[in-house]
Amino acid sequence: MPPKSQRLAARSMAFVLAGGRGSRLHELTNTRVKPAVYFGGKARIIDFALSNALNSGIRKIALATQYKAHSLIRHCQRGWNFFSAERNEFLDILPASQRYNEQTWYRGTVDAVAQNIDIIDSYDIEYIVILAGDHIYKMDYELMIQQHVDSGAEVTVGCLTVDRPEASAFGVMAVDEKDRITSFLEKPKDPPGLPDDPDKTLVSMGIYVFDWAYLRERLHADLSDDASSHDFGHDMIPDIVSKGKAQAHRFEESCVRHTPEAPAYWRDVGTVDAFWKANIDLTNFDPDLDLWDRDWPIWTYSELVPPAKFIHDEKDRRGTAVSSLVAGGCIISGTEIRESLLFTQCHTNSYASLERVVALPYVYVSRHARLKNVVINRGVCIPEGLVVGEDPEEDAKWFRVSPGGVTLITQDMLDRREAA
Ligand code: ADQ
Ligand code: ADP
Repeated sequence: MPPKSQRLAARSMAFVLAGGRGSRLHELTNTRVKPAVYFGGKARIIDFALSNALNSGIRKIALATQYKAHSLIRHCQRGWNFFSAERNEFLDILPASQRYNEQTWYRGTVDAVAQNIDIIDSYDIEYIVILAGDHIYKMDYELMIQQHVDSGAEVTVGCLTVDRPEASAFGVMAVDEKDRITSFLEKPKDPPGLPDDPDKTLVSMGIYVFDWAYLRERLHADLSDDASSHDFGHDMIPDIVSKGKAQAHRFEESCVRHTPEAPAYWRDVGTVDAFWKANIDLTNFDPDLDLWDRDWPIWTYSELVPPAKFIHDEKDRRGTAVSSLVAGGCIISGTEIRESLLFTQCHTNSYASLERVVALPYVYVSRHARLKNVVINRGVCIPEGLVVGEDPEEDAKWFRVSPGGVTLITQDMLDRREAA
């Protein structure tokens, strides 16, 4: 037997749950699942969990897909194909394939793992890190696995502190002085505050570390348990908390920061407002999320495109972008752009202006368009002279205006407006 690596990550796998739709992103997830939604000018949301796994030293990754998985699968096949099969490293994309019960698709997050028990067995791993594929953060999972092993817990749950009113969207937990979890409530209506800070609540990040041998037993039991809703947050985690030993792992201890003072950055970009804000925040002078950090790169698939080009038009109107991120392949011709983020291959024209705009790949902005506080879906062609962000009532007639005042524009919406 060759000596086992000292690094626990090398004896672990990451199981990434990427099947849930993300319905609060509305039309952005009409054709693609939330983890496949674009983020940060080049990447997709899934790249953060996958990059964290890779940068932590985990080389065995399985990705469970279900809802509208085509663009997610295509992205991973193109961008995440550099593993060495010879060294038993891989990203294994698992389609929902009814392996245990031909009547049902995945009945919940536990079931998504349980229906793949035989495949996971074949990976020959000791620890399994269950991840959600839909959050933006940088974290070294090795430290979480280490704590799991040191504490001897049956499960270790990643956690962070949020403002109390937000906590009802999460699994809420209480811990003792050694951070052992003493209670766990999935999405309570009125979440309790912390003992020493009533305005804050400790919540689950939806990421878990188990010994595979332990989880395997639990999954077998769950497969035939008709009373279970087959969900980690609703069933398995509260059950272990009440009968066994569950440990909390604090995100602050393993988050990857660009300076020691930088905040512990974690975002659920599950609404149009949160998605827009997290993208626009990257245009800040010193953003809380550092995409430029070469020690913890966010790996992705990137199209082969020429550099972004900024040109003066024939009347000498300047194409400029200030405090902005502009991806490769963009052509900014005589457009004034501020505090915006343009993905690959966007093309904007003269007399147009963009302010706090997130434009997904292949957006075309025609002349004289004026857009403010907007998210534009992939491939949309903004017609000449369109003004958005100045008259909320007019915007709401045709587009989706979020509670925070961000306008989401898709081609279908523009086509309906054109036909009217
Ligand atoms: P939610 O995020 O509400 O709460 P859920 O909708 O089950 O939980 O999604 C968890 C992850 O699993 C997501 O990445 C989703 O895409 C994926 N997923 C959902 N159904 C799936 C399926 N059938 N197949 C494959 N993947 C699927 C959870 C926990 C809370 C915790 C929050 C943190 O239950 O306790 O606080 O995450 O965001
Ligand atoms: P991505 O999320 O990769 O940007 P798109 O938004 O282009 O992908 O498309 C998302 C999904 O919808 C993909 O599965 C794609 O194949 C499918 N799709 C997009 N446009 C069409 C179309 N006109 N007809 C059929 N399927 C489409």
